[in-house]
Amino acid sequence: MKILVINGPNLNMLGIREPDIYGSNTYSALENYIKSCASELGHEVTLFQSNHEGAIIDTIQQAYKAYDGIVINPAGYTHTSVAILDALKAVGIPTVEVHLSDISIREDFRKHSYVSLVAKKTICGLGFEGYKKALELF
Ligand code: CA2
Repeated sequence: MKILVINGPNLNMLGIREPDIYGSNTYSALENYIKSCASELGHEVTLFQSNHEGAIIDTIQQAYKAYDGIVINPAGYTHTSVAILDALKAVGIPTVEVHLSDISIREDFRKHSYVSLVAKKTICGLGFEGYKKALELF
């Protein structure tokens, strides 16, 4: 299957700070991990990371009729972005939401996810392995 993996703001900073929450591996290590999982599973994967809400929305719109699935970690936009939720609803592509940390046991403001309203499944707290589980679901 053709899967688009989208990572939101600050995930490019992985490994630099807060290793207790997000682990000590870098974003580039995450990209390599996702590519290797996708290849094992026989998926064709495209990776996209942006710190900009509009760029994430543009990428979701461009995926229309071009991808079979989306794996998204919207990062901080998880808790704020009705616009990313609307874009995912608009394209109608099956979506799995991933979070490195377990957002259900952190600050109250992280407990609500707009993207969860459209995601087929939300995977939290498994670190990098969450992306593998998401790819396995497709
Ligand atoms: O647990 C996750 O994957 C999050 O989506 C990560 C976001 C956070 O805002 C969400 O609530 C949960 C943060 C992305 C990366 O943040 C960093 C902060 C410091 C150093 C490196 C990355």
